[in-house]
Amino acid sequence: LNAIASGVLKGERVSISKAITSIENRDENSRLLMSELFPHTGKAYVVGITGPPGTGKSSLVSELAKVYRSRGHKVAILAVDPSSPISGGAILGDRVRMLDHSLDSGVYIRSMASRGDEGGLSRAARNAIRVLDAAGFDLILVETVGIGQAEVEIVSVAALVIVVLMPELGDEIQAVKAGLMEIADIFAVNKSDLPGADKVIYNLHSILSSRDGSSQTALKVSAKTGMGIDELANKIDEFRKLQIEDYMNQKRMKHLADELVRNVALNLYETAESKMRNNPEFKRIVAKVAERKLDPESATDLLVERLLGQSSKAKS
Ligand SMILES: Nc1nc2c(ncn2[C@@H]2O[C@H](COP(=O)(O)OP(=O)(O)O)[C@@H](O)[C@H]2O)c(=O)[nH]1
Ligand SMILES: [Mg+2]
Repeated sequence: LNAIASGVLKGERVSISKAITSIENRDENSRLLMSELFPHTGKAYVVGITGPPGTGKSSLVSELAKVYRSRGHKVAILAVDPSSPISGGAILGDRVRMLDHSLDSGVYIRSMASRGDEGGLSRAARNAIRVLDAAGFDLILVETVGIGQAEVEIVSVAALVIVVLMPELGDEIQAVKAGLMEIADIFAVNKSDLPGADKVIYNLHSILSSRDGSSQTALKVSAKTGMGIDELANKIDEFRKLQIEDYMNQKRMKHLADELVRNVALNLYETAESKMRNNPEFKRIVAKVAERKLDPESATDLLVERLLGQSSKAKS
């Protein structure tokens, strides 16, 4: 067994960190690592936490971790941030919250940031979750910033999604309506120590009640005062119990299918790109398009056929 893999299985923090770094960098070791760890995964419950910046996701996740620790769980926090370039696996906010948990070996905190495309980030995040799962963390809280593709992709890793809102959200609420309404199982209205939380709850309820058979719920919390955090944890546990075996198996199959489709698409993209860039035929075709002798769509079909040996035209 790979030394890092066996360290991960023993729950050793240094090995966990090395494994996740290896996955982030997609280095030579990462594939072997994942193939060795994968059989030991599938036990953890993964909760996604997303929402607009500044709503208190990180604070809430940290408080939630405390509650679950007191209930005997081992908790890992993975912060996935497509916008911030990092080094050494930690961004500033995490250093601060790590202090809160620094004496507790039952909590592990890690940030991952994009080194380019978002597709690559979610791929790395999925595998990082598996590392944490194999290391024995039975609850994994995945925080993503609710802007862009990443928070939508959280749906395909998490068993349950919490969308964090707060009073006095301005334009962000529009973004929420656009992308986040659908993916939430639980809306947590954080900063309910401030005025205006009831109004947010009222608005959410009026949206939710207009939907048939929705199991979505909303509740007020405050990461600052601790209000509602126990109730939020209870709600998560309730959801978990309601997610009967058959349903979870179905969901897992769907998540895995989504993952494989994305991975293959990503790999094909990378292969196509490297094949094209240095190909003299590619350059000739570009020149033809520039001279208006060939249109871009026909050029695309031609390239797919010539370089990849496939027909790009949809077959009926
Ligand atoms: N009043 C109040 N402030 C909060 C609460 N939770 C977080 N904050 C503050 O909101 C700011 C953003 O919090 P953070 O957790 O970094 O938000 P994130 O960007 O969603 O991860 C920080 O200054 C927090 O101290 C809360 O429940 N009440
Ligand atoms: Mg944060």
